[in-house]
Amino acid sequence: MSKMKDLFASKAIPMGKEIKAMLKEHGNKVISEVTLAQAYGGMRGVKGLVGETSALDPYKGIRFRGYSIPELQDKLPKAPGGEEPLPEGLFYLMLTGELPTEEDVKGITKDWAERAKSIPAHVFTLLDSMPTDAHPMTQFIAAIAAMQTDSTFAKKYREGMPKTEYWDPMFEDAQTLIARLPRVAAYIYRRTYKNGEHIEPNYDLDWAGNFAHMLGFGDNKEFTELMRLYLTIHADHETGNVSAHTTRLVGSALSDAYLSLSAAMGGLAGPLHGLANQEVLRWVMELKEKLGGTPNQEQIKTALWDTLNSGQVIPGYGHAVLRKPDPRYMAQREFALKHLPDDELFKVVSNIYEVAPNVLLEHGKAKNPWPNVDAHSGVLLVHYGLTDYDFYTVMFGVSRAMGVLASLTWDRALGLSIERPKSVTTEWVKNEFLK
Ligand code: CMX
Repeated sequence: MSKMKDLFASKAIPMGKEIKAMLKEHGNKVISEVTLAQAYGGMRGVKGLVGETSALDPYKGIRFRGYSIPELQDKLPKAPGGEEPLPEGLFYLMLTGELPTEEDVKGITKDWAERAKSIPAHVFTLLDSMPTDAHPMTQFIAAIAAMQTDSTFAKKYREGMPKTEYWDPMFEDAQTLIARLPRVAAYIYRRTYKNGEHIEPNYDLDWAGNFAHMLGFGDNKEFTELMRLYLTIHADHETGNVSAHTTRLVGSALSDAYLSLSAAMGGLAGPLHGLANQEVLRWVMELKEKLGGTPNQEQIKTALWDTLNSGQVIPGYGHAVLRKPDPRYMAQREFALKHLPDDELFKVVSNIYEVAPNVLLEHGKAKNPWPNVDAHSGVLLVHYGLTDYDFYTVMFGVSRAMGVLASLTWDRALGLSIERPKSVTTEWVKNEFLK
């Protein structure tokens, strides 16, 4: 067993027992109540899930096992001469709850490189059979589901595996799937936007470095650093968001990691969730085109009101939990201030940041007028030449897989049950309250 697997087992298995004992004594303690508005309103604020890998504070933002993004930038191992953390280290932290050493991270990079080498050929055949104008997320979902033929969990389950062993093949599937995603994503990118001129992987590189290389930007050190940051900050946002919760929900039926993640990516592909990153860029580009130049703050304000008055949302702004600017936005802003302070689009994004919160406050609907992660990612990618914004959510998905699959491995180790909340009909509600 690898050190990471050992460490995970040594923590998760006793914790599963501890939780069982705790539930025996305290299982009927109340942690939340549900109002009618919450039942109709996306269960906002209902404490109905437990997740270990990260926690979201409405005012401070995301904490990965207690660590903020600046703390991760300080404490996680980096590539030689690099500035941003290696995402492999964040995976280790989310899975084990402990900070990795440089050796630990090197071990994961090496292990993932091995696992990435044997992607089944039919995955590429399937992708090649799809129209190149199929949305990259549609291709990504299909490719992830197609890799399910390799699921160790599904195989072991069919052979007859006791419940106590579920975590082991889930751990293996999670590692293999995460390892393979950059290659699959880069393949989708190159077939969709670069005439199918693929770039062979270089498995001497780290996971994010190899992704940058296969996308075609490997010669650019700053882009590679951006990928390390990007794949770190998008990885997890506690368990109730659509992609994380979908992974939990589908996995609770003992569907394997491939089926659970492909379902989750269907959720990430929604414009209110991960697709917002492409929508932000589309919004900015359409405005620039309409005005024939870079919009000033006044023009941005008018455009924001036009969007709101036509009944649409401002993409990249608002959040179901956050009530302050998203630290993932701020980390990307810091990156931009350091590497591309004079970039024209960065200035537009900064101007939107100056104007949009007041517009949203005046509009009076959004509970959080501040930018989220998706408001900034596109402008950084465009700066380095990755201008194909329909692809951006796939990059988000490559990162998100780390958080949700670390979490899914925990779910199986803790022996979580199949999800099955009770629903009621509106007729039931009326009979209950309008009598
Ligand atoms: N623009 C316009 N209206 C907005 C808004 C925005 N950016 N954010 C919220 N609102 C509106 C909601 O649509 C809702 O309107 P109704 O009362 O007419 O239904 C009202 O304000 C209250 O919503 P809320 O409680 O503040 O927000 P929710 O928790 O319901 O939704 C979110 C959260 C993110 C879906 C929403 O803010 C939104 O649609 N933002 C734009 C899309 C976006 O950026 N999504 C990415 C989020 C991060 C991610 O998952 O990647």
